[in-house]
Amino acid sequence: MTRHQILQVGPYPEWDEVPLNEAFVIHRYFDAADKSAFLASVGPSIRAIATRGELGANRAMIEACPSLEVISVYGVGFDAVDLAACRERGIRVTNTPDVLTNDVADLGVAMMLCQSRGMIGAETWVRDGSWAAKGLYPLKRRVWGRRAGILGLGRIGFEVAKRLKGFDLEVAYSDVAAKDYAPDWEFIADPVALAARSDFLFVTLAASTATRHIVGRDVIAALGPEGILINISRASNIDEAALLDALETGALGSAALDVFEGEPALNPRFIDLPNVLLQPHHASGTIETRKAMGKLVRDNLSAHFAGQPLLTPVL
Ligand code: 8YV
Repeated sequence: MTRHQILQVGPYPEWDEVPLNEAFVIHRYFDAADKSAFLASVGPSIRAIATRGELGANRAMIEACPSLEVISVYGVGFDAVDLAACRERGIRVTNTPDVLTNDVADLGVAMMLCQSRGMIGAETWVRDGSWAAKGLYPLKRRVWGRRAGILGLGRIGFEVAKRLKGFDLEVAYSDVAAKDYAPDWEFIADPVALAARSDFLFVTLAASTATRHIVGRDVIAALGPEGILINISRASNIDEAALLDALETGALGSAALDVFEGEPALNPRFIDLPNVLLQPHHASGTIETRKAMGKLVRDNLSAHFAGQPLLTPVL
């Protein structure tokens, strides 16, 4: 059976690398010292790109592969793939939705609890001897019974909202339109109005040019000095400069972030801020989920080359 030539944009866990290399001829873009020269050399033979949500495939990479037929994304977010370039040539695109939804929602809720109850600081309070030396840990804010806003009630936002019912939180959401699958939660079209009535604001919408900086100075100010902003989507959905200004001045109470502009290189202003929880883009980062994602990447590629329907098509 033909082993098609595939460009692998970023590393996968070993349990994915082995079957991928058994099924295909893999060219490891991320290992290349001179990536432009590498693309010029292998690009003409590439039939598929295997990438990751945060790495995607830009126009230059796509155009370097004139025989490219399909891009398989390890992740639900495909915002880093140049879809316009794919549409121009009829290149298919797949992602890995559903298999990661619950893990991402779990971590978002955990980030809310951790930040509101000050658990990172509490761990330090024990370990550095403050408990014995200074006494009781400073009081934090409750979670149960307060108000949560969900910005983007897609798969992940819905699972977050479902989980919040267990904490008796008053849930409202904002999206392009009210969702018939969410009759129990208040729909608020305007993100500023949603933030103004929320103590916790979850950013869970799929990133696109249309959502860039949807959480801007106005939304952040509306969430206010008692509010907590939780981002498990993409950094591009938030105006990071405005967020940093608000965190530094106290105009925003705190934030819990799993994604950052330029990650893994963060804006250094984040590092010393006491009112932000920093997480390394690991919302889907469990063994079970990453194995399911990797299999879905391979199964989409295999389906394409077998002339069968793609399992999870985006384009
Ligand atoms: C992925 C993500 O796990 O799903 C996405 O789009 O951002 C993450 O959940 C990550 O992209 C894998 O590298």
